[in-house]
Amino acid sequence: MIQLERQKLHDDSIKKKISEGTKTYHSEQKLDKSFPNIIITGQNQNNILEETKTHPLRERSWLKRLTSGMLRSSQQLGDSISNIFKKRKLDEETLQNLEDLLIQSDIGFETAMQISNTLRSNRFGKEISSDDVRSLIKQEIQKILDPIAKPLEINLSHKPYIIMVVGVNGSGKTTTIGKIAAKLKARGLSVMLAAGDTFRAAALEQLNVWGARTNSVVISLYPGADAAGVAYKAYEKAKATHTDVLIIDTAGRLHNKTELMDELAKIRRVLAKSDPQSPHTVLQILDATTGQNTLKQIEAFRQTSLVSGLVMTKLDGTARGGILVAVAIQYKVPVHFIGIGEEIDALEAFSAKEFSEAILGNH
Ligand SMILES: Nc1nc2c(ncn2[C@@H]2O[C@H](COP(=O)(O)OP(=O)(O)OP(=O)(O)O)[C@@H](O)[C@H]2O)c(=O)[nH]1
Ligand SMILES: [Mg+2]
Repeated sequence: MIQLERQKLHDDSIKKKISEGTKTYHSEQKLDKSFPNIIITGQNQNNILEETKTHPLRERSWLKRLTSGMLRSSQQLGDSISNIFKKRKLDEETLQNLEDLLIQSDIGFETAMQISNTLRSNRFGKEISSDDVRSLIKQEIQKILDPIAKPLEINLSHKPYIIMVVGVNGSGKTTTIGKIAAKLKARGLSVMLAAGDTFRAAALEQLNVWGARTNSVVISLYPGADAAGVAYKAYEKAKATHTDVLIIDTAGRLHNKTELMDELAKIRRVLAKSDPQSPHTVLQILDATTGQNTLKQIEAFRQTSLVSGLVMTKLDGTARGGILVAVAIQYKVPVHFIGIGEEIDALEAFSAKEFSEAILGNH
């Protein structure tokens, strides 16, 4: 019942957004940042547009946006560090307080202990400022995140290159699909979207809005249709029209609902009949506000859908951004993007350096 009510609220909010009108996305509105968002390989690169090189002003404004988006995470961690490191010398009580704080910040027990042990062995009894502590934590977090921060690779030797998008209800799948489609269009690629969420009429309507905004063709069947059937129809259309990238939306599902998880496996099987390597990317969308449950979701989806990459949304306005550190320690799955707002361009490449700076805040 609660689930139904939540779904209704979600549908209502989407309807409201749809009624606020559609805005066409112009491909000249390029996104710019030094860390690449998307790498395109496997084809004569003549028709591919470059990601715009970083303009220093834009870079600053982007960092500002990430930092302000993650203000609640950084307030939790960075500000509290300032409060506990008031004494000049590092003692056991301060270290204990730091451990508690780090554990609460969702970065995971292991990382919290690692950081406090590094401090204990290097600086115990010595003078230390809160700035020193913050910069040490930044370094440790960056070291953990670096190996999983990877741009999304689109290999056009597969045509269409197929991306299947999965995740629990309301995690931001459809919105992220729209944002990724915009990025691909900005690079000069053709994009098709498949409406694999056939459960709700509002889901199709929502995908159509993103299709219109990004000038991408949307393929759908009737409400209640078999999601694998939609995926197959879209594949055939994409193949016939030489579309570069096909992105398949799927219905949100609780990771413990076996029959729904089986549906994802069916989509995979149907696609693999045409191209054994497809879907080439399976993106799992995670909602940063979920906190520790994120780890259970990854576990469940990676078993049934063979997830190849992650996107974490809603990092704006949550104090729980630290969960990405726990994700990096536990699962070596690459993180391609982070969502920091509802707008079309509020999806950024996941850079370990910027993220670790943003999570500690500007002090
Ligand atoms: N603040 C914020 N909101 C976001 C972000 N990404 C998505 N949303 C919002 O989250 C809500 C759910 O997003 P959807 O894209 O509909 O999520 P979904 O996973 O497709 O949902 P279902 O199809 O119902 O499972 C919408 O109101 C989005 O605008 C983000 O990065 N930041
Ligand atoms: Mg959706």
